[in-house]
Amino acid sequence: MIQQNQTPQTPPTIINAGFESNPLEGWETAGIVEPEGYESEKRLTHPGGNAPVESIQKLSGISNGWYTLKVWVKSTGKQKEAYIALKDCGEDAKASVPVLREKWLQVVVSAKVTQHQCTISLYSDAEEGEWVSFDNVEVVPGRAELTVMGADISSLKKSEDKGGVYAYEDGTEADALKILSDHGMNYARIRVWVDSPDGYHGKAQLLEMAKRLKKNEIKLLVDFHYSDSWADPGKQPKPAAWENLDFEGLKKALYDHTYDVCISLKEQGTPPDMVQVGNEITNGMMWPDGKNDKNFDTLAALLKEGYRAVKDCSPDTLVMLHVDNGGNNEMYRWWFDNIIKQGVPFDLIGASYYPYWHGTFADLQSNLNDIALRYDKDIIVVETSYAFTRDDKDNYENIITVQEKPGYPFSPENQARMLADIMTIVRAVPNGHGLGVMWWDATWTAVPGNGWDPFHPTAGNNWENQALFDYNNRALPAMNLFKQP
Ligand SMILES: [Ca+2]
Ligand SMILES: [Ca+2]
Repeated sequence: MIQQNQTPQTPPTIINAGFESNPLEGWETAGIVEPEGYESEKRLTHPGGNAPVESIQKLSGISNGWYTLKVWVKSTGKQKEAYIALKDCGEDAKASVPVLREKWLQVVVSAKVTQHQCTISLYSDAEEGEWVSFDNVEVVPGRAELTVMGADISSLKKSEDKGGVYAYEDGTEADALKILSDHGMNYARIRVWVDSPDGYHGKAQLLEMAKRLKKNEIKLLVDFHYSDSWADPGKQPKPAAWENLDFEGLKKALYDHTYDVCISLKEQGTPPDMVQVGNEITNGMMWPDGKNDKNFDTLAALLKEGYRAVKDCSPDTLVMLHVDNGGNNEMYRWWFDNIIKQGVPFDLIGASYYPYWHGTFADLQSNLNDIALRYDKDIIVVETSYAFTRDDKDNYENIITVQEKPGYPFSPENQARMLADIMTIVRAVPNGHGLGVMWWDATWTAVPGNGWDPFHPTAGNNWENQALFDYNNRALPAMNLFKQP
């Protein structure tokens, strides 16, 4: 969110911010002006070649305080390196230009000016034939800051019980929550199943984990699945114990379960900071009763019970509604327009965005920016991930093996770049509505007995190459991104 407190209120003047009338006036650059700007006629392009290209404009005589640089960027997607930066300001900062082919994306970065001056830098290094373009440069007072730097750690309790261990980069073993907290993680997401076949992901473990989170100064998001096992857009099975209830009975069961978990957390001194009513409920929940393929009537009625239970238990707890496919704006509009038409109350929007499946960065940005303004709600990318290796550790095939995004071959470094770029997009959400990002799942390393299938104790893990700990249980570089709000 953009924090306006104690920041200068006047934006500094940028000469020729859109490269239009007298195209290179105001800039020191070896770049060239080309047609087809961002929603305009012209843009600044850095052609690739033998040397990196930097375009700069110095701002002087400006008030001290936080400023945010916003620039529209576009490239062939093959840059060696490209970024926007505020430098020589006092506390400098830069943000990479994500690898994105032929589509405009707005990138933002904030820096603190302490010397009444600052320099805008647009930088790229690319091979001959490749290029990076920039347009509509803005510097506004305030800081684009993410307040939610989180991860799902639902796997952790079972992992520890089955012998899983976690370590810092240097191999020193410690509590995973301490390691994550030391790296800046401030929010944890934990799922709740009603009556899990493996005895995990229930209320008892949640209560235990909530105490440990509090000790590590990590906030809690409770992820209600209203199921005995996995619930996602492809399956939303009702809990077995609720199978024979009529619809009024289902509403009551949902209310009671939600209230019970919430009040139990509250009574032990760890009320949930945030709750999501349902998990990836794009296609409704508690099928077939809460399916939304014909209309949203029953889903809305169930969601209202969930919201009411949370607020009856803990009025300060925020309620999120969570759907998948963060790059699909048509779907988000369909879903939230209907939910709002039905009068379902909620505090914020949760989006899943898996780079392999959910569209390009441009799709994600245009969706998040649209819904932030359309619904005037805060947004969290509440599930995202990226593999750090193609390799498998436990001889149980991973879901992600070869689905690399162009420009991001699987590696620890590119896992970190991917998270950085997704954070950049959330920072750029207008009106401070982009609150943050949560990784899925940080602690789900390959530990025998902690596989994907709660019905089969010997099932393997299909996700260990997307954890934030490597195959030697050591913290991966992506974890450091939590330190960069
Ligand atoms: Ca322009
Ligand atoms: Ca595996």
